Amino acid sequence: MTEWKRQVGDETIFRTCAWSPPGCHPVGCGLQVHVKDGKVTKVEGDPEHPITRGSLCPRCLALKEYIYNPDRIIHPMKRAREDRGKDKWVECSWDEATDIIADHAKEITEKYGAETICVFGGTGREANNWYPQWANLVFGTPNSVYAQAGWSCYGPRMTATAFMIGGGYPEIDYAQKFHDRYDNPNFVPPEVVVLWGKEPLRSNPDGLYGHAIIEMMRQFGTKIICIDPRITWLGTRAEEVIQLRPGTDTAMAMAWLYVLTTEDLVDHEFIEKWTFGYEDLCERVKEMPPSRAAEICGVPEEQIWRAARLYGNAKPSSLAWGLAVDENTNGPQLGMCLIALMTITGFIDAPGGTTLGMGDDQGNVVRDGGAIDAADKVDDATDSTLMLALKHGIMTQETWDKKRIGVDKYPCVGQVLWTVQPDEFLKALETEKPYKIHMAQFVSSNPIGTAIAAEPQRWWRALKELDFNFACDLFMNPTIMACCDVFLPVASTIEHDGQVVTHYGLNSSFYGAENKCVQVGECKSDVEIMMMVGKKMYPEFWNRFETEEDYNNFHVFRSWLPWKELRDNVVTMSEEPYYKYKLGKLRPDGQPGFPTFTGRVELSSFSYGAFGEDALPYFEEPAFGPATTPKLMETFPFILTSGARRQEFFHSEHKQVKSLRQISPFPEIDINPEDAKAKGIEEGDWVEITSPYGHIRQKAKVTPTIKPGVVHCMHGFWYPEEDGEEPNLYGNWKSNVNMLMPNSVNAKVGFGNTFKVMICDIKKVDSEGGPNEPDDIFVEKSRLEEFSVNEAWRPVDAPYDEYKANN
Ligand SMILES: Nc1nc2c(c(=O)[nH]1)N[C@H]1C(S)=C(S)[C@@H](COP(=O)(O)OP(=O)(O)OC[C@H]3O[C@@H](n4cnc5c(=O)[nH]c(N)nc54)[C@H](O)[C@@H]3O)O[C@H]1N2
Ligand SMILES: Nc1nc2c(c(=O)[nH]1)N[C@H]1C(S)=C(S)[C@@H](COP(=O)(O)OP(=O)(O)OC[C@H]3O[C@@H](n4cnc5c(=O)[nH]c(N)nc54)[C@H](O)[C@@H]3O)O[C@H]1N2
Ligand SMILES: [Mo]
Repeated sequence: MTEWKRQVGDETIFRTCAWSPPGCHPVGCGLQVHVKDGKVTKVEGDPEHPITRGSLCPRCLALKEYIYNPDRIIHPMKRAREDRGKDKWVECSWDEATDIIADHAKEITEKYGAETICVFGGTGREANNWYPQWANLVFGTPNSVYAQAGWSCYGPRMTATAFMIGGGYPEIDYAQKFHDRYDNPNFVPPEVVVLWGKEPLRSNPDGLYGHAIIEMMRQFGTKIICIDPRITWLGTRAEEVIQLRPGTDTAMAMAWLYVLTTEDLVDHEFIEKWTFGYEDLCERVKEMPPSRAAEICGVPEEQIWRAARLYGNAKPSSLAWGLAVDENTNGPQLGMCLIALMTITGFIDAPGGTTLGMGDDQGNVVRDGGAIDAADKVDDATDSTLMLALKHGIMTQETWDKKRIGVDKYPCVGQVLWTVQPDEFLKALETEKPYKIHMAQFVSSNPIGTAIAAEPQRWWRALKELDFNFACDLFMNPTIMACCDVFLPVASTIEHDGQVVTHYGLNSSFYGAENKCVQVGECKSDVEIMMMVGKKMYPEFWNRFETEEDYNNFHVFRSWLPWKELRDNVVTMSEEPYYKYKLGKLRPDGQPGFPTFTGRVELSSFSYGAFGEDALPYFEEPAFGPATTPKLMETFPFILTSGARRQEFFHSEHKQVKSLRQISPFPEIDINPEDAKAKGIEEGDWVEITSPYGHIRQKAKVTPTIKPGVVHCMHGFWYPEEDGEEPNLYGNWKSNVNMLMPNSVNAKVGFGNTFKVMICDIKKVDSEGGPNEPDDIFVEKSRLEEFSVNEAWRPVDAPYDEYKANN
C-alpha cells in the first residue's frame, strides 16, 4: 500500500478521501492530490481505494478549479446590518469576526433566551454532523433547522427503518464492507437490484457508490428493475422500467407485496422467526391487486406482475430506495412497503441482499476497541451532543423538551430527528409564535437559494428581519447576500484533516481519512471554526480541544481507529459480518434479533401507530394531481417532478466552476416529444413553467425518456455571474423550481413534500428574462457566453434509441 503522503520529483502526492466541502454525499471517494509549492496542480482518482478504485466524478476532477475559483471567499468579512442585500462587505480578522458573533449570541441569550438562536444545516455534507453541535453545544439552543419542507430527505427513510428494523439504514450489498470486495468468500452477488426512485449513477448517495451496480452487472449479470417516471442510463440497461406517474409509488409497492404474498414468493422461515405483523400486512395489501395499481400508476398491469415475480424469484434480491420515498406525502407508507419487500424475501442483512449497519441511533458505532479507547481519553467522549449540552449546563432539559419548534405538533419528527420540524419553524419565523427568533447561522445551507426550501420567498422575507445572522461558507450565495452580517470562509475537503464515513455511521462500510493537502487564504474547517466560537461561548467545555485531531478523536462520527492511524491507512474497512441479527450484533443488549419493541422486523409498526399513523401501509393520492385537485388540473395539466441529480452539480453548488457549468449552462426542463409538439415547444426554447405557487423559466430539453404528461425540472439553478444585490440576488428567482412548490404539505407524522410530485403548466416564451416573482424582479441579461462548451467531460445521455430497439 502506498503511503498517504509521498514525494515524487518536486511534487508531494497525498492520498486522501473526499467528503466536503464542496458538497458530496459521502461515498468517500479516493483522491490523489498533487501539490507543488503549496498549490494543487492536479487531482486524480486513487487506484488503491477499495471502493472507487481510481474513478472520480467530475466534481472532484474539477476540485482545483473549485478551490482556486476567483469567486471564492477566502477571508472573513463583515457588513453593517442596514447594508443587508447590498454588496458592501469588508474584510476583517478571524478574531473580530468571531467576537462579533459571540457578542451578539451572548446578548441575545441574555435578553431573549438561547432558544431564539437557530442554526441552519443542509444535506449530508460533513457540516451536517456539526450543525446540531453548533446549536446545542456552541449556542445552547435546541433549534437546529433542516429547512426542507416536510424534512423530505433521508429522514422519512430513516424513520421507517428505525421504527420497523431498529437502527441502521438498509443499503444494497455491493461487497462494500470488505477489503477484498467481490472476492470475499462470504459475498454473493445480487441477482436482481431494484432502483426505486433512485439514480445512483448520478447521485452516489450516502453510502452507495453508483458505479458498483455496473460492476455487478458486468461481472455477475445482475439484473436491474427501475421504478422511475424517467428512463435513466441504468434504465436503458434494465430488465424492466416501470414508468409510473410520480407520487403513486405506494400503490405500486403494495401491488408488489400483493404478488409476493399471493404467489408465495417469500421466505417463511424468516417471516416466522424474525418478523411481526405479516398476516396483517397480507390482509392489507389485498386492497391493491396489480390491476388497481396499474390504473393508479398509469402502467400496464402485466408489467407489475412480471417485475414483482422477477424480484420475488431472485436469489438473492436487493433494493435501493431513494428520494421518491421522501419527497412524497405518502412516503412513510412507501417506506413501510419497501422495508417489507426487503425483509419478507429473507435477504435483509444477507449476502447479496440489503445490508444493515451496527450503528446505534446516535451514529455511534456499536463495537469494541479502536477509537472508543482513544476517545475515552477525552472526557465524555461517548455522550451524544444533547447529553453533553445538558451535562455541561450549556442547555437545560426543559429548553430541549419545551422549546424545540414544531415537535409538539409532530412528535414523530422530534423523536427520530434532532432538529425542529421545518414547516412549523417557517411559521414560527413569520408569526413570532410560539416565540420570536432573533439570530440565525447558516452552516452548509442556503435556504433562500435554489435547493432546500420550498416557497423560498417566504424564507427570504422572514430571515432578513432577524437581529443578527452569519454564515460559514465558501462562496457568496443568495442567502448570505440577502441576510447575513458576518461571513466565515470554510476550508474544502483537501484543506483540512477529517474523516468520512458512509451513512453517517448508521451503516458504515468504511472510514476514510481526509488529509489536509493545502491551505487556501485564511480558510478554516467547519470544526476549527466551531471550536473557535465555542471557546468564546462556553470555554469550560470547548477548551478541551486544541487541534482538529482532538476533535476528530472525540466526536460521535469518529472512526474505529485513532485519527492518526486512520490517516496512515487512508481507509479502514468495517469487515462486518452478515446475519448480525442472528449473531446478537444489532441490539445494544447483545441479544439476537432486531432493535425494535418486539425484537423482530415490525411489518405492522407499533411506533407509527403510537404517533397517530396507521400501523400498516396504505395508498394516498399526492397532494396535487388528477385525483386530488381535478379542478386545478384544468389550468395546470402536467405532473411536475424535479431535482433528479446531475453529476456536475451538487444542489445549488458548482455553478461558478466553468468546466462543470459548461455541461449545463442553463437549467433544463425535460418534456416528452408528444407534449412538446402539442405546446409548440422545441429543443432549446425558453419555457415558462407555472404552478399555483409561482412561475419560472428553464430551457426545453425534448426527450422521450420522460413519461408523457410528466415534466422534470432541474433544481438548484442560480446565476452567480449576475448582479448579486437585492432584489435580483444572482437571478435567484428566475429558474428556481422551488418557487413552484408549497411548504407544509406533509403526512400526518410531519414528513413529505411535493418536490417530486407537483402540477404545472408550460408555455414557450421568447427569452429567459421577464418579470418574475417575487415583487416583479427584472433579470439582467445573462452573461453566459463565457461558458463555452468544450469536450473535457460530457454527460452520457440515456441511449434511448438502443433501449427502444430492444424493448
Ligand atoms: N451529483 C449530485 N449528487 C447528489 C446530490 C446532488 O445534488 N448532486 N444530492 C444528494 C442528495 S441530498 C440526495 S438526497 C441524493 C438523492 O439521490 P436519489 O435518491 O438518487 O434522487 P434523485 O436523483 O433526485 O431521484 C432519483 C430518481 O427518482 C426519479 N423520480 C422522480 N419522481 C419520482 C417518483 O414519484 N417516483 C419514483 N419512483 N421515482 C421518481 C427521478 O426521475 C430520478 O431518476 O443524491 C445525493 N447526491
Ligand atoms: N426541487 C427540488 N429541490 C430539492 C431537491 C429535489 O429533489 N428537488 N432535493 C432536496 C434535497 S434531498 C436536499 S438534501 C436539499 C439540499 O439543500 P442544501 O443542502 O441546503 O444545499 P445548498 O442550497 O446547495 O446549500 C449548501 C451550501 O453549503 C455550502 N457548503 C458546501 N459544503 C460545505 C461544507 O462542508 N461546509 C459548509 N459550512 N458549507 C458548505 C455551499 O457552498 C452552499 O452554499 O435540496 C433539496 N432541494
Ligand atoms: Mo437530500
